[in-house]
Amino acid sequence: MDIYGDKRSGNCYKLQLAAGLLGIEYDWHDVDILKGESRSADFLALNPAGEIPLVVLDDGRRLSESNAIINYFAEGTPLAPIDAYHRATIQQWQFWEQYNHEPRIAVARFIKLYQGLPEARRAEFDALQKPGHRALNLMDQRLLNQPWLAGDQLSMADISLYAYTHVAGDGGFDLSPYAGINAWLARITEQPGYVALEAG
Ligand SMILES: N[C@@H](CCC(=O)N[C@@H](CS)C(=O)NCC(=O)O)C(=O)O
Repeated sequence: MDIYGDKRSGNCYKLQLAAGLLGIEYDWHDVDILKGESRSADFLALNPAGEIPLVVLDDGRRLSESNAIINYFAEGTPLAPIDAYHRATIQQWQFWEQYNHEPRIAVARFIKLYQGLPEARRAEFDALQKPGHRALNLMDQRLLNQPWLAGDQLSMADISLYAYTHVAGDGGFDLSPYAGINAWLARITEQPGYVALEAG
C-alpha cells in the first residue's frame, strides 16, 4: 500500500507506528503541508478533504482519517478485540482524542514547531495550554490505575493517543508531573515492532 504523509505529523505517525507493531509494509510518499501540497489538484483528486494521512490500498481504494486507517490495519489481529464493548471503548478514546486532545496538543505543537511560535498566534497558543493539560490529566488518571487506555491490553486507542502525547513537549506541555502517562509511554516503546517518530 501507499501512505501519503508528513514525517513530523503525529496523525501520520499513528500509521507508521501501527504498521510497525503489526508488521505491515508500505511505500511512503512525503506531502509537504507547509508548501500546500495537500491542497494541490493532484492530491485533492486522491483525498478531497485535502488532508494527510491518506492510504491508497493495493487495489486502488483510498482511506483517510488516521484513526479509521489504523483500525483498518488492526482488523483481524489481536490488536482489534472481537468483543463489541471493548471495541467501543477503543473508539471512545479515539473520538475523545480527535475532539479534546489533538485540537489542543497538536495545534499548540504546530504553532510552536512548524510555525516557530509567531507573535500573531501567541494568545491562541497560550489559550491551548489549560485545556491541553486537562486532557493530559484525564489520561493520567486512567493510566495511574490501568496499564492501557482501553481494556487490559495494548490497543489502537493507545496508538492514537501516543502519537501526540509523547511529543507534547513540542507544544509547550511539560509531561514531568504525569507519572501514569510517563510509565505508559515507556511501555509503548517496549512493544515489539515499535518505531520512533523520525522527524521532530
Ligand atoms: N482528523 C484527521 C486530521 C488530519 C490532519 O489534521 N492533517 C493535517 C496534518 S497533521 C493536514 O493534512 N493539514 C494540511 C491541511 O489541512 O492542508 C486525521 O486524524 O487524519
